[in-house]
Amino acid sequence: MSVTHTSRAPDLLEEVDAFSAHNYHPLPVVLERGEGVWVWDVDGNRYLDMLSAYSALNQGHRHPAILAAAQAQMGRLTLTSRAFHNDQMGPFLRELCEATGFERALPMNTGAEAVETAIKMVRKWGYEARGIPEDRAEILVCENNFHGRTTTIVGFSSEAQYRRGFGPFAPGFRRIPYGDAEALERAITPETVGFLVEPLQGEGGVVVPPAGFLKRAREICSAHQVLLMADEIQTGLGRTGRLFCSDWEGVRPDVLIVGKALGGGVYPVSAAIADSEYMDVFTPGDHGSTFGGNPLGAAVARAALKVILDEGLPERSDELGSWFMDELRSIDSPHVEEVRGKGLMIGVVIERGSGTARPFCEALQARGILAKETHGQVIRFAPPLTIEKDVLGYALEHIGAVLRA
Ligand code: IF1
Repeated sequence: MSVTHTSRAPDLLEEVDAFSAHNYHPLPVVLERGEGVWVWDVDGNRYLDMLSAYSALNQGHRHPAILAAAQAQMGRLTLTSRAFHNDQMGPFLRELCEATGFERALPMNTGAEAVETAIKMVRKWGYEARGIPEDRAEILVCENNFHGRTTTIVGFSSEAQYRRGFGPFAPGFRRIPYGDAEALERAITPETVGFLVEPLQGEGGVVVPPAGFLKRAREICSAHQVLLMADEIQTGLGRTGRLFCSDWEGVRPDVLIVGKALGGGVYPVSAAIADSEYMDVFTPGDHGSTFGGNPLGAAVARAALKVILDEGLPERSDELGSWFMDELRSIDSPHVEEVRGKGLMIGVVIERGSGTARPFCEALQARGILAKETHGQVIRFAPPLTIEKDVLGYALEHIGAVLRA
């Protein structure tokens, strides 16, 4: 007896189309289950997740140790607000400071909130410690930056679409070319308090800066008492083959901004991390959030961090990433202009003559590989760092077939 399987997908897609804001253009796949590096759609089709929710799933989907920590904490206490203390935030922040080598951390929820926290911190430090006139502090950022979607942050974006219709924007930011340390030095004025930079640009199309750029930026910032603010929300926590991408050049920023994988793919957790010299500008009532530092997020983040360190995810990313990039580069494809990245944060650039990256992502979806294009021409590959080499080999077969077509 043939049972005609009527898929739930069309109704679900129609429902989203009817009730959601149209602020994304997702691939037409409706997922209902995830495990490790695999996800299943509502029709039971299995896909390899090569996006990892933009690097928020470094530990893979539903890592057992992270789920266990979440479930145990849910059985005790989930939310108190910061009006009271809870028994998870202290241990979480201690472990986070010990893992990153800084003195203090301010816990928030989303990456954008941690970036905003860092902006407030360096501005207030500029006024109090450097005597910069009130409301004159300036922060330098890079062309092609991505640091989140608040109006302050998109105000200094170079991407017209992220800004269009959302003005007016906050003053006090200036863009310099990404990777150009000399431009950084020239742009510094007596009011410059910070330089906010991604050690590797994600959304910008997996752009790796010239070797030595971050190290030079560190020297320039130190020489001019400008705080180096590393946005490692996407590049951090093992993604590029070191615990933090800044580690590749032995650079210690003044402010370290983390998010995404800190929540282990289970709960939004982010933080701005710095030594007391800077963090102590915050006095009670200065800054906060309803959920920042909540016990459930803290318990989840403790487990998420433990998985990254105990399972050696940075080392796996380094080893598997360089092998995977070599294999991608050896694919004989008329469409590939460049393969670039670090660790398991990889971009395959499709040359303009071959159209955009989107059709390649759709062809990959048909073969059970989920990847997402960025900035039109780049297929981004960022699988969970728990991925096994043979599964990457399986992905390469399909990626090769699509790129050789
Ligand atoms: C979207 C991009 C990636 C980030 C860096 C801060 C944030 C992000 C380096 C803000 C967030 C996400 C946001 C999501 C898609 C994704 C993204 F394409 F938008 F740019 F990853 F590249 N710094 N990136 O990458 O963190 O507030 O989102 O927690 O907005 O479409 P958030």
